[in-house]
Parts: sequence; structure tokens; C-alpha cells
Amino acid sequence: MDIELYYTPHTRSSRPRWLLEELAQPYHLRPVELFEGERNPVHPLGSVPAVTINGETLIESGAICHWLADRFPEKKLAPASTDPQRARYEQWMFFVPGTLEPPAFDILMHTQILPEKKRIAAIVPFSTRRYQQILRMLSKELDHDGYLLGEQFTCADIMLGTTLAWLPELLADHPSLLAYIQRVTARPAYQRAIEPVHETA
Ligand SMILES: N[C@@H](CCC(=O)N[C@@H](CS)C(=O)NCC(=O)O)C(=O)O
Repeated sequence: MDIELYYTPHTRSSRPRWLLEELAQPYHLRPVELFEGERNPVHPLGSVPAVTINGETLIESGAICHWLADRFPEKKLAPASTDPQRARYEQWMFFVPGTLEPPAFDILMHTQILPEKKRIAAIVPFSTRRYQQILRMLSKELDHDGYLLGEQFTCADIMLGTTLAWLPELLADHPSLLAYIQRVTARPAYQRAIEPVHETA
């Protein structure tokens, strides 16, 4: 399988890069200098990430991860469709982009990313309340030494771990989430996935 990942560090493209490292699947990194104004040439909106797999382009970090994790069942990063854990896996794969991301993204946009004069201050307390409500729920869910599905680390942990890392300062009151983040980011595949980008042939 020939995989090219269009990638900008510190964006949602960390998700497929981390997954590809967990899968030990060779891939070519195609750096996109998004923060310098470059657009992603293979994404219809110019965004990252995108992958091309044997020449076919796929966008949406969640869809890319979901699809890739299923392609390599022997790596156990996604329960099989017949596995009783599959329903919970799907729940978390959709929970992250559907429920956790929106308030986190609004906080980031209106405190860090948008130019100051474009930020809307009133959004921040509203989204912070919602985000903290979700973090309290996740803290209970992860009040143990494992992962979202228990002992088995899965692609859902990549979706969650990358998103919680956007706003580390908001995890301060949630020791179980701090411990979880430390646990998942200590993984060798994560460490490889944050290495500086070198375009590959
Ligand atoms: N839902 C999409 C969001 C893609 C997205 O908005 N990516 C951001 C970086 S995290 C981006 O490229 N922003 C610049 C742009 O879209 O112009 C995904 O998960 O892949």
C-alpha cells in the first residue's frame, strides 16, 4: 500500500501520523506549510490532513484513521465489526470530532489562533463551561490505568489524546486525564510521530 500523508505539525494531521506509526506502516510525508500560507494541493478545501492511498485521496482525519485502523486488523487498533467492543469504539471515534472538538476548537480560535481583533471574547466562557462538562465526564470514564476500551489501546485513544493535547492547561483539575495523556504520549509511536518533518521520496 503506497501512502502519502499531507501533514502540518500541530494540527489534526498528527492523528493519522501517530496511527501510521502505531501500525508500523511505511508512508511518505508531504509537508504543507499551512502556517506560512501554503494550501494542501490534494484537499478540496486546502486543509490538512489528507492521505493518498495508491493514488486515491481521502480527507477528514477521523475517516482516515477509522479506515486505516480497520485495514490492519492484526495490529488491534480497531476491534473487529463482530467484537462486542466495536460499538463503544465507534462511539468514541465519533464522540471526539462530534462532541469534544467543537468547544475545544472555539476556545483555541478565540484565545490563540485568530488575530486578536477577530476574536469574540463571549464565546470563550460559554465553550469553556461546555468543555469542562465534557472533561468531567471523560475523567470518570478514564479513572483507571487503561484506555477508552479498557486494557487495549485503540485508534479512539489517538483521536482523544490528540484533542486533549490542544488545551493542556484546561486539564489541570482532572488528574485522571493528566495521567491518561502522559500514558498515551509516552508511547514510542507517538514520540516518533512528533519528530521533525523530513519530506520523503
Ligand atoms: N474535520 C477536518 C478538519 C480539517 C481542518 O480544518 N484542518 C485544519 C488544521 S487542524 C486546517 O487545515 N485549517 C486550515 C484551513 O482549513 O484552511 C479533519 O478532521 O480533517
